[in-house]
Parts: sequence; structure tokens; C-alpha cells
Amino acid sequence: MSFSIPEIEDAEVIFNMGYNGPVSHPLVARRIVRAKKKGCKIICVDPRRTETARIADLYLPIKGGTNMLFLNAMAHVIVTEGLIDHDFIKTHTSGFSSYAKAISSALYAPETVAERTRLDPQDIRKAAHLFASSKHTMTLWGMGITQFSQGVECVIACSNLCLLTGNYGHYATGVGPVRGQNNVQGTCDMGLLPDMLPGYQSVSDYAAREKFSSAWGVQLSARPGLRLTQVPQKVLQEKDPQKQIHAYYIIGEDPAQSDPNLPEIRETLSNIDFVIVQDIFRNKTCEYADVIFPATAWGEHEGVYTSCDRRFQRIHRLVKPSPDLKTDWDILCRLATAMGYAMHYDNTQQIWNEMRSLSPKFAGATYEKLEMDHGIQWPCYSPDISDTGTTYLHKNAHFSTADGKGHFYFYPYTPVQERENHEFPLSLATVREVGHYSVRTMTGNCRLLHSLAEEPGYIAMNPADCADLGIRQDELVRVISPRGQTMTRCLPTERVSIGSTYMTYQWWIGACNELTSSALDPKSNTPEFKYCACRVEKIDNQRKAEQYIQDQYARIRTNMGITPGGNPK
Ligand SMILES: Nc1nc2c(c(=O)[nH]1)N[C@H]1C(S)=C(S)[C@@H](COP(=O)(O)OP(=O)(O)OC[C@H]3O[C@@H](n4cnc5c(=O)[nH]c(N)nc54)[C@H](O)[C@@H]3O)O[C@H]1N2
Ligand SMILES: Nc1nc2c(c(=O)[nH]1)N[C@H]1C(S)=C(S)[C@@H](COP(=O)(O)OP(=O)(O)OC[C@H]3O[C@@H](n4cnc5c(=O)[nH]c(N)nc54)[C@H](O)[C@@H]3O)O[C@H]1N2
Ligand SMILES: [Mo]
Repeated sequence: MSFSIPEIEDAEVIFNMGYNGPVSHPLVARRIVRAKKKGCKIICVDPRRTETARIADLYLPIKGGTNMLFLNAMAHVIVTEGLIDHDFIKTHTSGFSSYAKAISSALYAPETVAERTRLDPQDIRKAAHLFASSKHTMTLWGMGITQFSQGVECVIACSNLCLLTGNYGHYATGVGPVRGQNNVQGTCDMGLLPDMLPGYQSVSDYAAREKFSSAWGVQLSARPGLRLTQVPQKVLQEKDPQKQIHAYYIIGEDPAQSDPNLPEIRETLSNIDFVIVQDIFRNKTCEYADVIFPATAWGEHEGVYTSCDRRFQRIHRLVKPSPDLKTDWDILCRLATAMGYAMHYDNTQQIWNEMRSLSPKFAGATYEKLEMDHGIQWPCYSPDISDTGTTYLHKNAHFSTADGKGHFYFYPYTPVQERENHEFPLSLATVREVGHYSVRTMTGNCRLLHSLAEEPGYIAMNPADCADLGIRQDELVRVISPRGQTMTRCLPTERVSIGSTYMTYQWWIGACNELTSSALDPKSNTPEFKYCACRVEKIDNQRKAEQYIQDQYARIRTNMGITPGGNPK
């Protein structure tokens, strides 16, 4: 994220693209509401009428899976109607002329994309004018653009809009990928990306690799590792024994619930010789584990989390964990030592200081400074007290590229990988709900949240589609895709357009990942969670179906070690 979360309140225009703040990040959403009260104009682009759509000045109900057509049409209007910031483009960017030529093609005129995006061309023109009307336009995006087979390119297309209009490099402007978990940014910062060492130093960078190799006393490989979603292919299809995966060490992830195409994931997990799961609860993946390492949860350990605006935040132990639990870092040290590499730290501060000494971007973020105020935002280069970190990136529009300029890249539209057809006439997008969190191990073990929403969740559908199928609110229905099927309840709602359906991925029985496809973005390997084809079937014997749900739930909870009251054993 190039700006800081508090800056949202000073935005003059918010371009909210495929992001559902009120459900996913209520505290961020509150800042959007505060900005609106101060006069900020909101553009919301989402196929579903979300709460942000409700308060938006301009709501564009885009057809799912057509983001690039729309983003290119936005750029087309900005370029062809002369809304660009000439000085900014001349001084701070490169590649404009070839980009402008491609984007000016009639293929991207709002009138040309209207039918496929299902948007009114006048609304696209209005949105482009509003975007370009301010130097404090902030772009917020979420999984509604990244969880597609053309995710990365759409992110770049959003960045192009900021470059075109001079919306980079000063206060309250820029790009905002509002990230998922409290520490998903931190895992990237610390080198859990397969091609990066801590501090965004590439494994292919010889000098960086040598620096880490000598600090750790081992020779590091220049070959990037694999990504989570590449595992099924490496287990099920790889013929070369040297490249097959035989062991899988899973820390704080529940692929048997959260990965796409669960029938394929189950086959994958069953075919791996050795699986370790390290978690704070028994999750679905534990069923496939040879070894389970129980770890401490937040509140039981020390550490640092990074929020999505690059802010390192020190966390403290509040509760003493039970003696049979260890922290994640202690388990890793013991495992490494048992495997012949003596890894030892006395505490998290030692780990942090070693990491700072090897990562220039983080070098100045000492524990002492993190304790002051509200943490430190990277980059923070000097331990000197005067270096208080960086609130917004690319100051004075100087970018961290070789030539210091922002680069334009043009991408044509790539359609989604699976479309509605005769057998599967509806589209399915999978999203989140406010009362539960990802794989629900944490919130599903909380009795209060239990009472808000229960298994097997819902499929949201347009009332006209429900009427066609003769299904009513709360009735159990079967949802089927080319990969599998699941059972859930019907939720008729006008927020969803005809022909499209929505499920949340929180449910153990109504598990939408039985249906989702494993098509990936070729650049990030992120799955196309937001689009596949499905059909919904009425269930005649509702009593039997209700009984099935109860039996299934009892079985799953027993497997997970949860007693009927919702408390873990
Ligand atoms: N309560 C709760 N909060 C959470 C989570 C949770 O499970 N529960 N999970 C956390 C995690 S891991 C993450 S990554 C974040 C994600 O936060 P968000 O990105 O807000 O999550 P989603 O609901 O998956 O998707 C956002 C929106 O994309 C829209 N969308 C679908 N298809 C399209 C499309 O083709 N174009 C456009 N423009 N929009 C589309 C959906 O309708 C949805 O409103 O939330 C985090 N916060
Ligand atoms: N259909 C569909 N599927 C999706 C998505 C979607 O939009 N649609 N979104 C995707 C996204 S963006 C994400 S981020 C993933 C999330 O999916 P996951 O990462 O699998 O889910 P989480 O609930 O975040 O947590 C995973 C596990 O971490 C454990 N855990 C929590 N704290 C700790 C800890 O301190 N230490 C250890 N060792 N374990 C801990 C939890 O108990 C849980 O079992 O789901 C993805 N799957
Ligand atoms: Mo996420």
C-alpha cells in the first residue's frame, strides 16, 4: 500500500474496486465513512450491491470477471478526453506514448465494452472524470480484482490510472491493496514469498544471497521455491522423482478448507508421504497429518505484526500459555536443530535484530522505536531516533525503479477461465461474511459468533432465479460445479444480479471450495476464487437434508475435537 490507512479520511475521491470494507475490515470502512462526511466522493465498482455501494456517489454494478475491460475503458476516457496530468507524465513516468496509443483504440471505448461489462457508458465516463478531478484520489482494491486469472495485470491497470492523473507521491493519494490477515504483509516482509529473502531482497540477487549465506553459515539456493497453489501439480502430475513433493510442512494454513477445488486437494494431501500441521486448533487439514505441532496463539506470545500500510506493530504476551504449547518460532528452532542445523534464539528481539541487520529497508525499526507511538512504517533505514519511517511511498513521485520513474504497461483483456453454460448456467463468486473468519477455526470455536450465523451458510441469489427454481429463503439446496457439490441454504437478495450467485468460504459443510476451480493467475498463482460456473438444485426431502446437515456437523466437530457447546476439548 503506498499510503497510510489514516490518510483515507483525507481523500477527496475514493475509487473502491472489488473491495468490501464493511465486511472485511470494519475499521478501514469507518475511515471511508468519515471521508464521505468530509465531502469525499466515492466510486464503488462491484457486481454485488455492498454497503460501500449503498453509500457511493457513483455505483458501477460490473459484470463479474470483466475488470480489465472496465479499467482499460477508464484509461481510454482519461487519455482521449484530455484528463491526463501532462507535467506528471512527462517528469515522472515512462512508456506513456505506446500505452496511450494502445489504450486509445476503439476496442476500449466505454460504448464498446458496455455490453460485456454490463455498465452504462455514461457511468464509465463519469467515473473517469471523477477519478481525474482530484490529486487526492485514493484507489482501494481487494480480492474482487486479485482473485482472477488476470489479477496481477488488473492491479497494474489500477496503478496506470494513478500515473495518468498524477495521483502518486504525496499525502492522501496512491494505491491501496487492503490486505487480508493481520500479518499477511508481515509474512511477505520476512521472506515467506518463494522468491524473496527478508526485506524484499531477491533470491536471484547474488550479493543479497551471499550476505544471508554468511550470516546463517549455509549456502542458499538461487532457485525460487514453489507457491502454495503449485503443490497439487507437483504431487499429482510431476513425473520426475527429483521434482515431486513428498513432505508438506503446513504452518497456520488450512488448505483442506481454503484452497480451491477441494476434491483435488484431498487427493493431493492423501498422496503426500508425510504431512506436518502446526496450528492453534485442529483444522480440516489435520485429518491428513502424520504429526501435529500445537502452537501458541496471539495473546500468548511476543512478536511483531505488519499491517497492510507497512506498519510494524509490536505485540505482547497477555496470557501465559499452557506448558505443552510452544511458540511457532521455538518449534521451528527445535525442528531445525533436530535436523542438524543448530538454530537458537533467546527471544523474539534477537530474531528481529538479526533480520534488521540483514534488511536495509527495515534496519531502523528497533523494538524501542516500535514501542513508541503506533509502531513504525517501512522503509525505515536508520536506527537513529530521528528516522521515524515512511508514511507514504514514492515521495515527490520518485519510484523505486532503475530510472526512478513510474512505468506504464498495457494489457489486453483476458476472459475468465470457466464460463456459464447449458449444464452450469449460473456464475459463482466466493466472498466473506462479517461474523466469521477465513477457515473458521478461530471464530467457529467462539460461542457468541456461533449464534450470529451457523452451518451450512448461504448461497445468495437473485429472487428471480430462486423463483425459477421454486426455492425459498432458508431452504436447503444443492450447488454443483464441474468439480464437485455441496449443500447450503438459499438466500434470495436483490443485491445480487440475475444469473450470478455468491457463497462465503467460511463453512465446513457448505464448503464452496468443493466447487471453485483451480485456474490460476500465471504471474501470482492466485486462484480464480471469484468466478466459476455452477447450477443450483432444489432438494425435495428437506427433513432428510436437515438431518444430514446435523449428522455431518456432529461428525466434523468430533473430528476437530470440539464438544457440542462450541468449546475445544
Ligand atoms: N469478517 C471477515 N473479515 C475478513 C476475512 C474473513 O474471512 N472474514 N478475511 C480476510 C482476508 S484473508 C482477506 S484477503 C480480506 C479480503 O477482503 P475483500 O477483498 O473485501 O474480500 P471479498 O469479499 O473476497 O471480495 C471483495 C469484493 O469483490 C467483489 N467482486 C467479485 N467479483 C468481482 C469482479 O469481477 N469485479 C469487481 N470489481 N469486484 C468483484 C465481491 O462482490 C466482494 O464484495 O478480508 C479479510 N477480512
Ligand atoms: N473460495 C474461496 N477460498 C478462499 C478465499 C476466497 O475468497 N474464496 N480467500 C483466500 C484467502 S485471501 C486467504 S488469505 C485464505 C485464508 O485461508 P487460511 O490461511 O487457510 O485460513 P485462516 O483462517 O486465516 O488460518 C489458517 C490456520 O491458521 C491457524 N492459526 C491462527 N493463528 C495461528 C498462529 O499464531 N500460529 C499457527 N501455527 N497457526 C495459527 C488457524 O487456526 C487456521 O487453522 O483463504 C483463501 N481461500
Ligand atoms: Mo487473504
